Amino acid sequence: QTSRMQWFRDAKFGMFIHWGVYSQAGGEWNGETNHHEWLQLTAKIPLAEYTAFAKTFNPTQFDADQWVKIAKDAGMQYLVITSKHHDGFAMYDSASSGHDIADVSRFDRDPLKELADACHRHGIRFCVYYSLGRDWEDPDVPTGRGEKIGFRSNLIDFPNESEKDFSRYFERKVKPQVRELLTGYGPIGIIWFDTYELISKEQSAELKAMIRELQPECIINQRIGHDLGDYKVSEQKIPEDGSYDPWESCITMNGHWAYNKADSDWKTPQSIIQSLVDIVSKGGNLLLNVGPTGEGIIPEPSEKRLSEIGQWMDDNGEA
Ligand code: FUL
Repeated sequence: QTSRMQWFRDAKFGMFIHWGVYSQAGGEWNGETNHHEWLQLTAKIPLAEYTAFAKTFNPTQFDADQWVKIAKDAGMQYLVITSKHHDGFAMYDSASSGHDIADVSRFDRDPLKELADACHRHGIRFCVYYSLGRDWEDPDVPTGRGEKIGFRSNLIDFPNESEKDFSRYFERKVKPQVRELLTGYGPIGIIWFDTYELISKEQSAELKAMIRELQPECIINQRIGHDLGDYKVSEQKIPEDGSYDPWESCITMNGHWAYNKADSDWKTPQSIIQSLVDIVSKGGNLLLNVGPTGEGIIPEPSEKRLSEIGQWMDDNGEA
């Protein structure tokens, strides 16, 4: 292993943040309350309507220093935020796409820039999640391979599968946006890809080469596809001892990644601490998720748990 992985191996604990225009719905759409970051797809919202909804996004309560402080006080060493989830909406000022917070929403700040700066000020590694294989704004993402319901692509606005070409999407959106993230936000700790699915091996390799060239120290998770990542991810579960190395478990504190106001099924601080100990004892990291509200607030039950974990760390952890 190269030294690139050293901080990650030492980190043990990080904060995952699922935050986007979907957050302002709090999981509720037309009386149904079980939606989340897949809102556009699960509520069958046409792109124009979703974009109109994105216009109202205005998280005036967002305070990057406060989010970073909450993470730091809990003993976390890194933070991974959704720069673009499956809705294809960039939560930063993206020069290569008009479907972003700067061009669409009322909020005229770049939250990722503020978070990156706050992380760098407070000694927390700033990392970004990027949905690679699913994008519901781009007309060229095929839903692919005989799926019953198309969840990779937006079949409401772009029903004609035969016109879609993943490479066009990859060249037009993925590469420029990854470049923007790696050039405009200072050092990126991890680029955390999701849903590689239809990417070719050549494309995964090309993306990796670009990342290595732009930021040689940036770690890439396994979801870049084709086994080309630097570490493995286990989603919502803790693997058996010894199966992964290096690795990370990403886990929610309730039943959702994005803010869902109806979900009160919170894990106890004790059970989260037990998961952390279990993971760390197996050589992994816990990436623990929070879903801030549309106003930009980390929900109180999450904050409370994080502060209890921080207390436990102070009492039992290393200085
Ligand atoms: C999955 C996504 O589909 C979920 O929405 C979430 O982001 C999870 C961490 O990864 O692949």
